[in-house]
Amino acid sequence: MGHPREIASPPVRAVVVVPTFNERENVADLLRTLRATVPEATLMVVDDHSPDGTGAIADEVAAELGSIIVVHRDGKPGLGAAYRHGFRLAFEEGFDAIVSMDSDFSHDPAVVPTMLALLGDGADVVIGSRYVEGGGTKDWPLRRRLLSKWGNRYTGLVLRAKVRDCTAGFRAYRASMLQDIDPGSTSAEGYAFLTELTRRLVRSKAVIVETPILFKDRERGTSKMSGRIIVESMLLVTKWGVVDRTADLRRWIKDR
Ligand SMILES: Nc1nc2c(ncn2[C@@H]2O[C@H](COP(=O)(O)OP(=O)(O)OP(=O)(O)O)[C@@H](O)[C@H]2O)c(=O)[nH]1
Ligand SMILES: [Mg+2]
Repeated sequence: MGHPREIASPPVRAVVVVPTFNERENVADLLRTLRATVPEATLMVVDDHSPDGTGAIADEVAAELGSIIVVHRDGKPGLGAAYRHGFRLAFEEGFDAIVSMDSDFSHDPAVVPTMLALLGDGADVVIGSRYVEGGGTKDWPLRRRLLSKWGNRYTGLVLRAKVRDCTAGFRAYRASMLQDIDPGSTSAEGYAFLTELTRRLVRSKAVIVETPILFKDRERGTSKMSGRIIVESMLLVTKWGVVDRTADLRRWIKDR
C-alpha cells in the first residue's frame, strides 16, 4: 500500500522482539537461527514467567551468544502486554527498526533480512502476509484457515484497510513510525493488539508493504490461541468499525 518514499534512510540498528509463553522446545533454536540469519540484530525475548522454564533457557542462550535481552514479565500474561513492554524497551534503547515475530517457527527467520531491506527501501512497516500472492499457510487445520482468512476479510472491510493480513504478527517497523502510533496506549490482550496497530498505521497513512510469507503450523509446543482471544478480536474490530463510521457520519452532517 502506498509508495515508498523517495528519500529513505536505511535502518541501522535492528531488534527482533519475540514474545514467549511455554516455548521451551522452540526458544533456543529460534534464537540461534535468528543470530545466524541476522547477526547484526539484537534479539529480545519477552517471557511471561513461563512455568515450563522458557525464560531460564533464554537466559542461558543470551549468556552464550550475547546481544540478547531477556525480559521476565510479572503480572498478567498476554501477547498485547508482552509486546507493549518489549516495544517500550526498544524505544528506550533507541533502535531504528523493530521486528516482531512468533517464537514457534511459524514465522520463518529467513524472511527477516528481506523485511529489513524493504524498510531500507522506504516502507514504514513491512507485514509478512499470508494473503498476498505467493503467501499462504501450511499444515493448518481447516478451522484455523477459515477463521484466519475470513477474520482478515472482515477486519479489512470494517477498518477500510487495504491490508490483506491485518492480524499478522510477523512485521518490521521503522521505529519512529511505531513510536508515533503509541503502542503503549493500546488495550487489546491477544492478537487483536496487532489489528489495533494496523488500524493506527492505516489512519496515520503509514507506508505499508506486504511481503508474502508461508505460515507453517507449529511443530513443537502447544497453542495459546483461545476462544476468549478470538472473541476479543471480533468484538474490538466491530467496535472500531462502529466508532469510525459514526465519526464519518458526524463529519458528513457537519460539512453539509
Ligand atoms: N509473552 C507472551 N507470549 C505469548 C503469550 N501468548 C502467546 N505468546 C507467544 O506469542 C506467539 C504466538 O502465539 P501462538 O500460541 O503460537 O499463537 P498462534 O500462532 O496464533 O497459534 P498456534 O500456532 O496454533 O500456537 C508465540 O511465540 C507465543 O509463545 C502471552 O500471554 N505472553
Ligand atoms: Mg503459533
